[in-house]
Amino acid sequence: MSTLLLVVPSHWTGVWTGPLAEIGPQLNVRVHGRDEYDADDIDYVLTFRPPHGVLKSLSHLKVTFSLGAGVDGILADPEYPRQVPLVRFVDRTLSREMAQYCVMHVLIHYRMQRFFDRAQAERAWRQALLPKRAQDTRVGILGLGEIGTLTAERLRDLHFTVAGWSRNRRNVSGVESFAGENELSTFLARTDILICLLPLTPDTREILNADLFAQLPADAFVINVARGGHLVEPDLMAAIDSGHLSGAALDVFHTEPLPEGSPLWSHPKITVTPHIAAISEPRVAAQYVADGIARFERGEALENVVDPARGY
Ligand code: NDP
Ligand code: OXD
Repeated sequence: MSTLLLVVPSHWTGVWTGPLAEIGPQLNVRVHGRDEYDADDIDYVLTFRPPHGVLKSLSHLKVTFSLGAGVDGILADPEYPRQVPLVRFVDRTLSREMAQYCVMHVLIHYRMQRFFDRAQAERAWRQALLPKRAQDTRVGILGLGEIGTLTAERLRDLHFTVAGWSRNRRNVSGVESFAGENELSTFLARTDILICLLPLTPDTREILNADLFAQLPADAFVINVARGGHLVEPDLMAAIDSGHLSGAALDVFHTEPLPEGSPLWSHPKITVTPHIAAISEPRVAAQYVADGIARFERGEALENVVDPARGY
């Protein structure tokens, strides 16, 4: 029988052990920090942000499964055994929820909903006009992968003018593709609403900084739904406070949970949500892991394997 080690914060344990038990009796599940286990007996790991060094000690580890789409929390461990295949969670429902989050914030901004919220609070009938048509509003998506592509398609279908930026050129119907460092400035200059859907890697860390914001047109709006490590938070606040950017919606932060004292909480032009744009559904993820293990044990190629050198 194979053994899977669950390495998650203790308050997540209950959420994951039930669905993993339902995978079937052929998988022995041990919980790091709760159960005794012999490191040599562990075949598989399911984790998100493991404590550094834990995975290195598992001498017979065959596959690591990430319970999220992003694997930065696993690769952040300098002792992570890079020869072990790392499979990330790719799920259409998760991608759809991410796209919904982005579409919601694009629409709240584009439809001036915050303005009407304030008017309602004052009982004021303010029939302001939208400044532009959707087709004249240019959305730019950093990262045109699983989630970025779906988000681009959803926004295109709402008649926004959509472009994406990725390492390689992408072919998404009705979406302009920009690729590589050389095309980043042109992409930014045509972007009224910027959405970050990049993986966090050494190349993308702190990409949302003062220099990038300066390349966006005046009044641009920023949505960061990828990782807090992409954003230099003081640079964002400075760009908004100077009047260059019109605001931001943030789901992810440099420090999570966002500290009570963070000025982001109360900034009038910033919307904060607690990393909930999409949450992996434990039942679906457990089945995904079971399918991956079965595939691996049949000798078939694993799907959605991360390239540790690339970082995603
Ligand atoms: P993918 O791996 O499918 O897509 C990544 C995209 O980023 C690709 O288009 C890739 O380019 C591009 N990219 C990577 N590095 C660079 C670079 N240096 N320059 C330009 N483009 C680059 O990822 P997903 O779409 O599945 O997920 C994206 C991220 O969303 C996750 O890594 C995670 O951090 C975040 N996330 C956040 C959640 C939340 O609740 N807030 C939930 C789920 C995910 P190319 O196509 O050329 O390879
Ligand atoms: C993920 C996340 O990467 O929830 O899936 O952040």
